[in-house]
Parts: sequence; C-alpha cells; structure tokens
Amino acid sequence: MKSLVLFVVVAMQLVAMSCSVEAPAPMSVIPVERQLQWHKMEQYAFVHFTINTFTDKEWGYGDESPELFNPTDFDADALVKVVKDANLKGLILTAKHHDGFCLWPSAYTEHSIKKSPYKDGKGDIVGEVAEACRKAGVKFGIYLSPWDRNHADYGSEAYLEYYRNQLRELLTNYGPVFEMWFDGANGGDGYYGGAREMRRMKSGYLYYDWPKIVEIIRELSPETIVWSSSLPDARWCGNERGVIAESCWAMITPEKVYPNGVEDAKVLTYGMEDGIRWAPAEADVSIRPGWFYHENEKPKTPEKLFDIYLTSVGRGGTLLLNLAPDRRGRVPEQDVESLMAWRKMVEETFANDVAGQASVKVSSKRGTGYGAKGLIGENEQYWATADDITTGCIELAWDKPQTVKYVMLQEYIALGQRVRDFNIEALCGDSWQEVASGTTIGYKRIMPLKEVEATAIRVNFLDSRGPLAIDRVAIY
Ligand code: FUL
Repeated sequence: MKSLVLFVVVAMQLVAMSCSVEAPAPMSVIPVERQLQWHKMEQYAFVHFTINTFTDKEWGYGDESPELFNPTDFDADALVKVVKDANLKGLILTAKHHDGFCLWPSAYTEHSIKKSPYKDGKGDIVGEVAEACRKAGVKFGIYLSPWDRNHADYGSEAYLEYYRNQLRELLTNYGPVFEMWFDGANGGDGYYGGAREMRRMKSGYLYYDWPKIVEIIRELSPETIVWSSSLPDARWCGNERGVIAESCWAMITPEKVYPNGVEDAKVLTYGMEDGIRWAPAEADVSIRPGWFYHENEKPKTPEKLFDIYLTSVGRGGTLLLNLAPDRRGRVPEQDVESLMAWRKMVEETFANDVAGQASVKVSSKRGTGYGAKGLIGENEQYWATADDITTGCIELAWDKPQTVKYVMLQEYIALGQRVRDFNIEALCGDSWQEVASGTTIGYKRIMPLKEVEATAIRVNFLDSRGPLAIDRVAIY
C-alpha cells in the first residue's frame, strides 16, 4: 500500500513537472498585439483614386480644379466587393494624394470633394468607402499624403497644424482605421496657394515631426498600424515591385534606416537582426504600371501576381496590392479578371497540405505541449526546443510518394524572430536531396522547391538566435 501511495505521488509530481514546462523566453524585440493581427491579414488592397484619375497624371501639381473630380458610376459597395472577392482583407484609400485634393468634405479646406460635381458636392468618398468596408467585413485604412502641393503654407509650422487637424478629423469620423499610410515623398515644386515655387524639405523625416503625429494616432486610434518613415509599426520594403528580400528581419533601428533623415533603402529591404523595433516589411505594388488609372496601361497577369505573392507574403511581410479605378470609379474589368484568376491560383496551389497525412518527428522538444503536434495545421501550439538548443529538424514521412512543390514555414513570432539558416531535404527513392535552402523565416516563409516525388521531407534548422519556436510547417 505504502509503495502504491509513493508511486502515485511520484507520478503526480512527474505530471506536474511536465505540465509546467515554461515557454521559451521572448526575444528582446517582439510584436505588439496590433502587429500580430496585422501580420495575419497577409494581403490587402491599396486604392489610388483621386483628381489624377481625371487628369491622366501620377502626381498632380496642386492647381487642379476640384470640378475635374467627376466619376460617372462610383459605387463604394462595388469597389469593396472586388477587394473582398480577391480575398484581400483590407483597403487603404488615398484620402489625399500629393496634389492636396481631399476625397472627404474636410472642415479645414475648400480644396475638396465639396467643390466637385460628384453628388453635387454632397459626396464623401472616404465616408462611403469606410462604410462599405465596415458592412463587408473588410478593414479600412487611410493614405494621407504629408506632401501637399496645393496648400499655401506647405513647408511651415502652419501647414503641420493643418495636417494634424486633418489626421484628427479622419480618425475621428471614419474609424476604425487598421493602418495609416504616410508616403515618403517630401517636397518639390508645386502650386502652394499660387506661389508656384520649389519647396523641398531637406528631410521630410525631420520636418513632419512624426512623434507628434504618432501621438495623435495612439490617442485617437490605438489599434492603428502606423506605416511611416519614423516610429513605424510597419515599414516600406524598399521597392515598389512587391519584392521583399529573401533574408528579411522584422526588426529595424529607425535611426539607422534614416541616417541624417534620408532613408537607406537597402536596410529597409533586409531589416536588421539587431534592430530595436518590430517594424516588419510591407510590399506595396500596383496591379498596373502606374498607381493611378491610365487608359493605355494593362494590368499584371495572374502569373505575375502569383510571383509577387511568393516574394511578399511568402517572405514574411504583407502585400499591399494597388487597384486603380477608372473615370467611372470602377475597377476596370480586365483588372478584376486578373485578380480573380490570381486568387484562384493561390487557393488551388495551397489547397492541399499533405503534412496532415504525414507521420511527423522532431529532433528534440522542450517538453509537453511543445512537440510535433503543434506544427501541423492551424492550432494554438508550436514546437519549441530547450533553452540551450538552437538547431533541430522536423521530418515528415508518407507511406506513398508525394508530389511536393512548396514548403511553408512559420515561426511563432509572438516570441520574436529567431531562425537565421535552414535547408529542406527530400527523400527521393533511397537518397536525401537538398531541395531548398534559406536564411530567415519570420511570420511566414513559402519555399518553392524544384518539384519532387518524395516519401519524406526534412526541414533542418541550422542556426537560430535562440531556442527554436516554430508555429507551423505545411507541404503542398
Ligand atoms: C509614393 C507616391 O509618390 C506615389 O504616387 C504612390 O502614392 C506611392 C504608393 O507612394 O510615395
């Protein structure tokens, strides 16, 4: 009897010990909740639609008459339906581009939709799109160009007051706003209330006083992601082609990305392993050559969009895909066709995760609750190694050979980004062949393989900044 009691006590202690395995300590830089939610969106739309649509320009000078803005068939619900049907999870609208024309009836200027023929000056594109997004369950975001070629005070403190008032107005009247997008253009020639002169800021980074702008956003809309050159929650990926670097860290040190207030595109592209702020890359790219609609331009093919998906979402960042409504206010039919074919291509390629049918082994585990099970499918768990183990491997095996084209990996980024080096091997016949190799993973990494028939796949993690914390492996 005594020995039975002893056995039960020891068994209970063992269970208690195994249940109390602690999670790996977080890395020094980790995302906050709004960033984790943003990562999960993966892809969302940009919409460039304003006075430039009617003047056939990319950048308006600032002297355009508001009368020019006259879409003949604008329907916010139809626009949002295209976005939703393409499986884009949000929509960021150019409320004001560099020409200064406001797509909402701002209380701070007459250079707006109030003076346009659209709905006899009673229209409000920002409000209509925000409302259509809310109804459709698509998140709404705003582009508010800091550079304003119309405003007489641009370049002075008075303009900054105007700009901050507009920001407050937008966040108060049209929220919730999932992302505020502040482009990097900062000054040049323009109308400037009739001055028609050159006003180039030595550094927009310094002129706009970003800390104050971010303070307003945090106060009025704490859930909003700030996309900007200073204090960013998300950063530019350094090009407008939709290509995030193969080695890409979510972290940066803003002072090093903007030495002397001017951006270093290379650092933006790669990020910094030792960066002090979580500011992952967003890849902004247009479906057409221009950001705005021009009659003789054509949309990208679904195949090209698929490549872009792989180099953006597939490299740990997000995809901000621009649509350019035409003068009707409609997304051109050929663009819609391309978008829908792209969606189908993505869905079909990643429909069948054969990891679910594999037997899965890991090289070592941290303890109960951190094993191989957490790697398969979407679930709350993840695979982690002990504190002193920074390498390891996952092996998935099948009874019958599988045709394998892509491996998708995800780190458990709530605890930071860790992996520095990995490769993938396939068991083809009797021999293991390396089929891909990479450096960083981050939120998500999709590795295209040379297509193989394999009975097993092995992912080897060769170097990491800390114990491994891998959220998911999927095989397609
Ligand atoms: C840039 C702008 O100059 C382009 O016109 C466009 O809006 C792009 C997304 O951002 O900074």
